[in-house]
Amino acid sequence: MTSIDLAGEWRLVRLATNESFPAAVPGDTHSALLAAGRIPDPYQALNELDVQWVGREDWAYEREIEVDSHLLSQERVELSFECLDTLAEVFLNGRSVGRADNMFVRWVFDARPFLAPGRNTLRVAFSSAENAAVAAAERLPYPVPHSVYPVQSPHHNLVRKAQCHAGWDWGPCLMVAGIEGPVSLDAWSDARIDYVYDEQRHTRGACAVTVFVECQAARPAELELRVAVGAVRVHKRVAVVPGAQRLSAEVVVEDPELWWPHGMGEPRLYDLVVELGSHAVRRRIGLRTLQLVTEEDAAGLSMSFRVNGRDVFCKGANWIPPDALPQRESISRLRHLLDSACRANMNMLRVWGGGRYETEDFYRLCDENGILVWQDMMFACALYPASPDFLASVEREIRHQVKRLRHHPCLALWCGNNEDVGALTWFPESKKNRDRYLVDYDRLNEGVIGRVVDELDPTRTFWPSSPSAGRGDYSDNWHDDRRGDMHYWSVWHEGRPFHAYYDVSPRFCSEFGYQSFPSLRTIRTYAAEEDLNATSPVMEHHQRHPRGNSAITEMFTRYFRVPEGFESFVYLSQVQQALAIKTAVEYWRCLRPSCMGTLFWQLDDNWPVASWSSLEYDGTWKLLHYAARRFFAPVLLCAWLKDGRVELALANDRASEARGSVTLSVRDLAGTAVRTETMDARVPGASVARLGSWDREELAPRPDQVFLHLALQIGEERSQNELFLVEPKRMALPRVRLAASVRADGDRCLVRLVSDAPAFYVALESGEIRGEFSDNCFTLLPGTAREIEFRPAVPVAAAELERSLRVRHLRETYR
Ligand code: BMA
Repeated sequence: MTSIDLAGEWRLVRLATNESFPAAVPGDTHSALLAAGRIPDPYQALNELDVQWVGREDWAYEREIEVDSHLLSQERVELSFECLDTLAEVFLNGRSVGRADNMFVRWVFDARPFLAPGRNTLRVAFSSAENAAVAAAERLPYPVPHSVYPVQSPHHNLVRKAQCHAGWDWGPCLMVAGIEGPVSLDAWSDARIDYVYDEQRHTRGACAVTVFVECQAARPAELELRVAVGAVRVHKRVAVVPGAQRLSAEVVVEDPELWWPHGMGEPRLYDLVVELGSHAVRRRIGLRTLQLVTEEDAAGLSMSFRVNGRDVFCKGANWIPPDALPQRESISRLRHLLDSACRANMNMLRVWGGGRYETEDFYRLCDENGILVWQDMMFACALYPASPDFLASVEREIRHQVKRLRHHPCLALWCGNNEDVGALTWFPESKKNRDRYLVDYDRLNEGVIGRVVDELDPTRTFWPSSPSAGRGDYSDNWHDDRRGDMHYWSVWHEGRPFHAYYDVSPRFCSEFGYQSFPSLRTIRTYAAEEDLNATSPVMEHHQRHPRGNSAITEMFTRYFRVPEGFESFVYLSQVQQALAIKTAVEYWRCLRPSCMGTLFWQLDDNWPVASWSSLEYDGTWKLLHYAARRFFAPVLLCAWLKDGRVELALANDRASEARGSVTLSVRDLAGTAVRTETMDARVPGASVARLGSWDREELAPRPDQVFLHLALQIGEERSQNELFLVEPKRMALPRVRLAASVRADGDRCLVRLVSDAPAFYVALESGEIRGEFSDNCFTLLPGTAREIEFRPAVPVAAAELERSLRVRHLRETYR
């Protein structure tokens, strides 16, 4: 096969005026217009509102391609687009080659009849997806409602485009169009490989890998098929017939090294190379078994993932597309986000259904990092049509995506959608006529998505929706903690207190979240000095949850003294978020094995905004992400107060026994231990041990004058934790003198902290200097210095860090 890569510089034409601008491919309209100075940066201030016109216009991408007669002498010459977003017509030399209407489908067009030797013009004309959605809504026999957010493009559920492009409760409305993936002109005469995937049979000491090759042939032929997995190779002659077909070959790997999720072993990968005639493709696969175990039990229906025979307690978060402007994404940013997930001890991400099936790089990095992927299909928070064309388009999409992705060892589950069963109860139309909408839902979800997944990937479970109580169950599982996965939103959406997390015992909690503001550095990228107030128009614009800022502020009043000044407000919002999610995760982890997963909402942001994320738009770790590294640690010592009792537990996700010493101390506000309990703790692998239970009144008769400090030592490993027994606002916390000094240590800096009284939620901020601390948002006891490492993104002098360093803690947020 001969391929011409068509990535690079194209021209973007505004069809209404014929103006043209240079444009990158892969790329999007908005990024091209921004680079040309034609629109302001939509992430700053209120600019997003001024660029809404872009999505309501039609655009074309154009370029010339040189084609020689050798290329044209091939039997087949095709234009292949990995992602056309969304409604496109492709022209060669002014003649239509074909149309596309779904950004999740790979489009391959026969180009040969339209090309001539020499210079040819390629043009991809995009018509406005928003206008098309509005027109489609008018043609519907009855309304098909969707969720509506503050800045919203209507009827996004009627076009097969990333749903969050139309705006979400954390994301801007930027209805980008463009050629957003690889594009090439491919010429061949024998065969083209479309998909390669495998099935594995593990027996003692060996793994038989059947490699499937889906291909197209131009004419009847006998070709050589070569398949190699690592160093093991096989080859054979195969007869191909014109059109699509599936070939296979078996390779046996002796003594396989298995692929393990992060924290359970190495994510070992094997190179897989497939050659068919003149076409070769390379993949990396992992040898492993994976099952989703759902069993009826006394509590309901279990839900746990089992890899290589070992149950995985899933720890992680939900993933959204990392940029509202796809062109701004990069491999280095992606690597940073996924490394950050790993460094916070995560082993699973859920690719949420309102975004997109992720890029090849994403799944490759998840494979390499041992991050399991819960893969939603791209439907979220809406009802969808069940018209024959819509279903046909979805079928094409699901067939493509399942075949494209199924060789990835990281891929753990296919899930039909996000919250679409719940959505049946959200809208007046569907409340009035649930039957009609439920039938439509089922035609799409079981009639197409489930059926196609069953057919094309029998190695994985199809989970109908998130949340869901399993296949065939159409109840709204949001509030049901007995069966399958749940989304627990009562704390954020219903304003319940943090201890409400103790009222549920999820089998697998695939969403729960709490918002915070991003760091001041990020806020300053969109807000001017005079906007630095939570209710200024710019700050409210960068908060997409209508009650978001009030929910954050109201929760402050319940737990904390009202923070003074904007900087304290921002800091405390991050403390509060970390505290909320820590409360949930620690307790739910200790319900193991009844609960086997916690994925908080959400890992990343797609623009700078106040949201539920633990990583800011530029990848900066919020305090939640630092807290996550501790509450997701393989071995966790924690305590909670429930029904008047303090419970102490040790959760161990490792395979081997954890054995160490545990100290629980009741400390007064000067930090002095007034009561200490020490114990040797042993907890077998993959389990939880309850270490003790105390009546709160007996343990701490004056709960507002003490806090609990927990310390764990296992060999050289030490960790600590703390628990307040009343809301911190009720405690007369002493003023703290906290000294920080910085010294260089190779390419890192070390920050030494000493305080004269307990300092809570100590947070280090590096100002304009980007980088990461080894720990953050912790309790600092008096008398013991702590040294925190800072890894700058680019080298920085210790003196410079010392100048920018800001150390915050709870007591300094009020007078
Ligand atoms: C959920 C998600 C998202 C949403 C989030 C926060 O339930 O599935 O649609 O952004 O809550 O409201």
